[in-house]
Amino acid sequence: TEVHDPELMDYRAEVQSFRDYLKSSKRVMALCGAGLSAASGLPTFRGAGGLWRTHDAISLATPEAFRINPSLVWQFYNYRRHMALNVKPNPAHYALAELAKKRKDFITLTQNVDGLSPRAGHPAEQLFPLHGSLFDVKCSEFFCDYAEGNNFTDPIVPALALPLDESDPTTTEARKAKELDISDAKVLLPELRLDDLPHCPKCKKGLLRPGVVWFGERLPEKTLSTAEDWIIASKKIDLIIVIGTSSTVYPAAGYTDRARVKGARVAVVNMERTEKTTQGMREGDWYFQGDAGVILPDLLK
Ligand code: BV8
Repeated sequence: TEVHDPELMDYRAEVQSFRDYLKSSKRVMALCGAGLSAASGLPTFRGAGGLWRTHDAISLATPEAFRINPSLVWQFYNYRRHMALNVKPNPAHYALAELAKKRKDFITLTQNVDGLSPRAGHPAEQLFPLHGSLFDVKCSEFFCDYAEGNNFTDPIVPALALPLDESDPTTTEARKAKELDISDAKVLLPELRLDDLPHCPKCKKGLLRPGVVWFGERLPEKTLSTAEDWIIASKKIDLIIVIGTSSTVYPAAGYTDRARVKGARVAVVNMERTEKTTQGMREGDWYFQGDAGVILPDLLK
């Protein structure tokens, strides 16, 4: 029998009202962040064990950092590539992929570069990777247009082979490494020679770089304009589901307001409640607090 726990009863009523509204919705968007992949075992950026809990790591995601220290930046991204390849999509990734397969009027905008949504079978034409992917690489020379998708080689060059396989989440070394501040990495990891870093096979001159969007860089033009067209083409957007994001990075975080302006009700799924994640919440919005890996499959089934 249903436990008479008012909290639980309330929660079930919230879930039911969301499901009823989703059923009656036509144009639906999802905006995803690192919290979507937390249940897969990947660290987020800001949370406990987050990769960016120290200032240094944030400064690694810039063109400047790559220019000054390509060895350390490649070690940061090689570590994240290896971790992403060693984990699996979780039920939340699959739930979004299933929703996209069922609803052609649904799109997912993701800030995640971990490749887990594509691996969960999310239809590519309804998935917008706003910040690129760890598994795309491109030439760092502005005059060269070389780019390759789906480069899953791990490590991307032998010199980047991780010592003691530190990024395998199952080993004790990995736990130690996870506690490792990236700033410590500067001390612990050897500075690699430029020749040992991946080079562009086309212009033979430039270093290859991760195909992600760094701070101060524009988001991919085609992705932005297709998302723009979808929003503009929507007479009304019925719902945006905002999943596992601290909503701190723009222009990505701005899509929630873009949807609101088009009439959308907002459903937030987040482990925490903060001033940013509850920004602009209105009557009729939903806030589901907890693990997206558990909540989202329940909401979308
Ligand atoms: C641009 C790829 C301009 C690389 C990333 C002031 C106002 C507006 C903008 C700016 C500003 N100051 C500076 C800017 C610009 C800057 C910006 O927004 N900075 C921020 C810090 C203020 N933006 C840019 O630079 C962008 N470009 O503006 O270009 C321009 C214009 C014209 C011409 C030239 C230039 C580019 C930004 C892209 C940066 N790249 N990623 C990489 O990954 O290394 S950003 C990266 O960080 C992610 O992609 C993501 O976007 C962001 C992290 O955010 P989240 O995903 O939300 O993760 P976080 O850890 O923060 O939060 C996790 C959440 O999950 C938490 O809320 C937690 O509670 C929750 N959670 C945890 N576990 C769970 C969970 N929820 C559910 N279940 C769980 N289990």
